[in-house]
Amino acid sequence: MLDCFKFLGFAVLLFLGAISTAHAGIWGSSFPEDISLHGHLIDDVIVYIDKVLVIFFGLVLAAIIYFIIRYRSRPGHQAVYETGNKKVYVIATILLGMTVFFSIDAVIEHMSFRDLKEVFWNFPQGKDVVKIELMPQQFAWNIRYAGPDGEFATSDDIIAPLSQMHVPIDTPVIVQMSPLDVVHAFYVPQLRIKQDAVPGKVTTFWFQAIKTGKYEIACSALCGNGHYKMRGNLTVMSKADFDAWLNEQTAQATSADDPWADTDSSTGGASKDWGWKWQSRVKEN
Ligand SMILES: [Cu+2]
Repeated sequence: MLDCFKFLGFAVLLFLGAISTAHAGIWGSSFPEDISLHGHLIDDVIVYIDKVLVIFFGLVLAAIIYFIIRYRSRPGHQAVYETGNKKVYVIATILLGMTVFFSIDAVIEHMSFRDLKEVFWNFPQGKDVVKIELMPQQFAWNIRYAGPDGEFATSDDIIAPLSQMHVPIDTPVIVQMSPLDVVHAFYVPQLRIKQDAVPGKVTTFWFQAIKTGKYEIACSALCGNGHYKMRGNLTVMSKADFDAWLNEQTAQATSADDPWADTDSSTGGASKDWGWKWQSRVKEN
């Protein structure tokens, strides 16, 4: 009987823990600030999973508690060995499994593919779109803009100071990314973007920032000894400030005259010849 109470106490504690964790997720207090137009779509999926899991966890605990009390060891009550292979158990198991599958997996699959199709794989078009080529390397971020001719891999490309990405507010930004050496991953929690960079592959993603400010770019793939210091800065500026900044870069292409610039020369920096012709094979036109 004592063991039974111990278990009940443990189960209740576990449930309270789950609720408080989910509470933080559901009401947003554990999420980083969202500065992107579509970040809430990612949050919606996480919050949905939190809510359903808390409900199911509560039901499972309630069932366990009920069975513990209902079938507890007591005088005049004999335990019966049950193999569990009766038809009714098989049907109950299949029904439970399908309930979980259709209420969690199928729903989040539906939400995710809807968001991918309507937003994340639906690349913006038009003159306003800012295009950036991004080449992570051990242990820095090389960032390139197309320059006045709008074409990449030409002599007027603008190379930003190492690891300093600047983007205008309220403007779609498409990034094409390919690493110089090993696998890295571009991670800006406030944009709700975490994207792997895979050698030999150009990966495309886009976002639109809706709040100015400076945010950290973290590499989220363990990429070597210096992984911990592979950080960059994302500066979201007003459109006028961005244009002014870009013009300055034309004049001083690589002078790193930026208060946030990485002055650590150990990263070396990539050759100025890096970059590629913009990959139009992605669904963009
Ligand atoms: Cu890295």
